Amino acid sequence: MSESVVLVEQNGAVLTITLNRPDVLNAFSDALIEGLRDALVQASHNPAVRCVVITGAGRGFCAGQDVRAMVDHQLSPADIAHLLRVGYNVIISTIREMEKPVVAAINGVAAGIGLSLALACDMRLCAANAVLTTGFARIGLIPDGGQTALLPLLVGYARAAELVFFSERIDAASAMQMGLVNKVVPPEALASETHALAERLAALPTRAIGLSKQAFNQALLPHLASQLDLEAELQARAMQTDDHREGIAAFLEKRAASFSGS
Ligand code: T3D
Repeated sequence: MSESVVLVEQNGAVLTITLNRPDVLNAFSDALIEGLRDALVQASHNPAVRCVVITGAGRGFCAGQDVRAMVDHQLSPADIAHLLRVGYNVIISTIREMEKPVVAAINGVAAGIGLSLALACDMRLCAANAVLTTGFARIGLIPDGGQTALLPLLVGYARAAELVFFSERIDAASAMQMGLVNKVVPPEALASETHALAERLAALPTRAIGLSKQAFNQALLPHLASQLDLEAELQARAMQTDDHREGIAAFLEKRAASFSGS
């Protein structure tokens, strides 16, 4: 039997969810979206879980949506928007609404919706060799997974626009300097540092932490639900463009894209 694309392990009050498609840097397949969503929903309802950690297997954290799955799909814009709403949008809102702390242990590259996933968490520990990129514009898409709200919240609009429009890769030190991550650690220390942080968070007064999170959400992300909804609609439109098709072809052919603006 093939190994699950989502590994879930509980140690005391800490639940660790590992994205497990290492051959494609844990890019999201339908099964991974469903598995992560279900694991998060279960964790949010389980009182024995008082801190959740999300990380990736192998050398990547998460390379975003599986680009190969976007090729030649026959979905209408309405179908695409619907899939985003019942998949990624639930993942992001479950993390934000979960009344317990969620930590991203960024063990390697975080791109596209993989970056959104990390940004939705309450805290981010980052391996010194990890690379972060919004990535969407390289394939003619818009940021989704709440990234249009989460990114400017952390780095300000001017920098967010740069990161989204140019979609360049940034290293862990730059991510730290911009306020994208809480701490950068040597790759070999990421597991132990994450364990120590998660244990510390799990021992806090969880109800008060959950209520604090609710208040932060209201202060900083009061429109997250409608923003996720808007992103889904705009993404469905972006996916109809020639530039999206060219971006996908260029990625698969391992060449630079040549965008026409249409
Ligand atoms: O339909 C919808 O739901 C719309 C929603 C979209 C949400 C999104 O997330 S859109 C953004 C999708 N992600 C990307 O476009 C990122 C694509 N990947 C990259 O740009 C690079 O791979 C990375 C910057 C992430 C890492 O670069 P590097 O040089 O460290 O690794 P690599 O050699 O490019 O990748 C290693 C392998 O993973 C490679 O496979 P191979 O050649 O060894 O067989 C590569 O094709 C594969 N891979 C990496 N990212 C993806 C992927 N395969 C499928 N989908 C990916 N996203």
